[in-house]
Amino acid sequence: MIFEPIHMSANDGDEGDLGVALKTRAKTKRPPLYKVLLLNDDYTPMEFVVHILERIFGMTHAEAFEIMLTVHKKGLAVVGVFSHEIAETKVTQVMDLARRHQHPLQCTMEKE
Ligand code: TYC
Repeated sequence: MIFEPIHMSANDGDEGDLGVALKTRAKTKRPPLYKVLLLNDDYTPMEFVVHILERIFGMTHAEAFEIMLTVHKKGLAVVGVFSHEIAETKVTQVMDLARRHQHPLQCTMEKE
């Protein structure tokens, strides 16, 4: 529990109240976020990666092409940041599609 002082206006009574009013609030925790990473390899066709980024990550063709090139040149890129459940679903969708097409494409997630 967090105790935060309330800033009080001048005391209206005739007694000098030297106390500090405190209110309590429940500590609200933001859920942790997870980066979804796409990894480069030598075999997955560029068009397939672009297709994945459009279909699974909702990117435009131009965005998808740019990110694909970043992965190709740098080895990997963050393709999105999501809650644990959404990140896990995206990783599974990418890995399933890649396996079905027999491409070695790798997609992982990591806590931000
Ligand atoms: N390097 C691959 C090629 O030259 C293209 C590629 C890009 C593969 C991004 C995976 O995540 C990737 N065909």
